[in-house]
Amino acid sequence: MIKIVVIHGPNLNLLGLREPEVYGALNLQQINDRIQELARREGLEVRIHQSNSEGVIVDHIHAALEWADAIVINPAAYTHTSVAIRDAITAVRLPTVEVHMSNVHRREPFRHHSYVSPVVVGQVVGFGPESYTLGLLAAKRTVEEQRR
Ligand code: CA2
Repeated sequence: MIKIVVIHGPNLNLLGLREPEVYGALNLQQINDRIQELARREGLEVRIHQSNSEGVIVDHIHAALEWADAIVINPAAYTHTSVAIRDAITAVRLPTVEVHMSNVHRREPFRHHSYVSPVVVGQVVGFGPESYTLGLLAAKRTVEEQRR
């Protein structure tokens, strides 16, 4: 069975409570339920983490090495600032898909640059909560390709 770790970055625990016009009305639990529902349908095992702390996110990436075949990550604001998260992804060498609910390229210029994107398989941006499910399918396909 393909095993995938999903990591949500800072402030995503506030989903559904603030800024629904940008990030939608679903809360994080509802998004996680959708991820797990898709995982069941696709025969994937998925573990999900959220942290507001850069170091804890780095620890989750390291821990993925012990268990997962791939990572799906929304580093949130750390996308635009974190060399530590980029280095962790590079170090574990697990196929990683970067996701963003909003289309970061239609937003403020500081959101156009990602430290993470050069070290991931690909990005899914702009599809709201569905960015996560699309990202999960992309991660699954990448692992299947690797195994062929
Ligand atoms: O579009 C995305 O998924 C982002 O990763 C979300 C980040 C933002 O910094 C990135 O540029 C794009 C922000 C997540 C904050 O989530 C909130 C949710 C509800 C209320 C306030 C913030």
